[in-house]
Amino acid sequence: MTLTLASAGESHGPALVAIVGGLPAGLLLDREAIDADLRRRQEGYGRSPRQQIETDRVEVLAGLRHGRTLGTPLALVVRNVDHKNWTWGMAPWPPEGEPAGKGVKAVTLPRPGHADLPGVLKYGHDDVRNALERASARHTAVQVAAGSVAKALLGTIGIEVHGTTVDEEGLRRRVDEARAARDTVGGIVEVRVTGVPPGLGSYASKEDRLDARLAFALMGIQAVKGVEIGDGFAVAGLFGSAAHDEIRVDRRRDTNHAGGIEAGISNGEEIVVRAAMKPLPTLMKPLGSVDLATGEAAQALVERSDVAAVEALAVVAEAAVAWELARTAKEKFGGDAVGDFVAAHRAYVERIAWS
Ligand code: EPS
Repeated sequence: MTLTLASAGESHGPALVAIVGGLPAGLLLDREAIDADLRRRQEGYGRSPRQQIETDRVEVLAGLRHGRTLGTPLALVVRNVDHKNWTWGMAPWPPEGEPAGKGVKAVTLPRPGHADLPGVLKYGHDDVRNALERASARHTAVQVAAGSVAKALLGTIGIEVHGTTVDEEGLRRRVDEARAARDTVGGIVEVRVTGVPPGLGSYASKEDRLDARLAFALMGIQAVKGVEIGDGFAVAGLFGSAAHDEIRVDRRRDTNHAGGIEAGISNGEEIVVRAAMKPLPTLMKPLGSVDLATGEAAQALVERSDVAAVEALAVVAEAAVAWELARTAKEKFGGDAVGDFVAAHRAYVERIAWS
């Protein structure tokens, strides 16, 4: 059975929810490790004041007993503490009493770059809030929780996933500059995966290609506009002799231009992927837009937001890559009990004599 992930939740609704299916039974989860990843996602230079309101923690409602998975759907919840300020505005049922708190007034000033305009057009909403709430990167909190579970599964077969920002110091300088100019910035993050044996993914169909799957997972994260595997766009400018990684007699490589993936299959080298994040669309000095209520030219919505969330993206991208690799590994090694999964991995690496 493959791993499945379904999620729900609005940024200022009561909670974010994820249901993870297909986990083997007996996998040991560490609440502290999941909460530590949630904390890492909240940190970072240039984050919104929202992060001072929230202390994200995972709650488990099903699928776990005394810290071990039951082989049944795992239900994860991350509550939105800020919901207390939106109880009328984001009430799931028609609210009682006088309108109060945030989210009472309809938003009609779409921000260029956000879900606001395409979202209201597509779904027929009058209030931009109905589009932006689900589109918000707040949703990535519960995806990080699921990614943390995926890392626990990968850990049983010695695979480790680590996300970082590229050019941290330059990023901080750009955040300071942007904040002073009431602007925002994006950036680049990198995820590296160690311990992956050759043979995850396949060239059999495009859906099976590990590089395609990782690109899909990363492009599915809010604000990501580009993905590259290994040397990515740079290989287009190289000669073939400089772009490929020669094979030694022990089947290892001295270089890793391919980023650990050839023909959609892991080749045993470190997997290296990068994602480029656009500058966030909520600007304190807003761009030109239209007031959807009047049809007149207007300035876009200004509301509390981040100057940058690149350091958060490093954690979210790590979770997304971990999730996709765990899914690929589960497809290859199977197992209803975690011991079956580990034994199948061991038998496989023995067959290919890989250490
Ligand atoms: C986010 C929470 C949000 C934003 C951000 C991501 O909180 P709020 O909107 O209440 O300030 O900080 O969302 C966006 C950048 C966006 O464009 O939607 C989080 O927890 O990551």
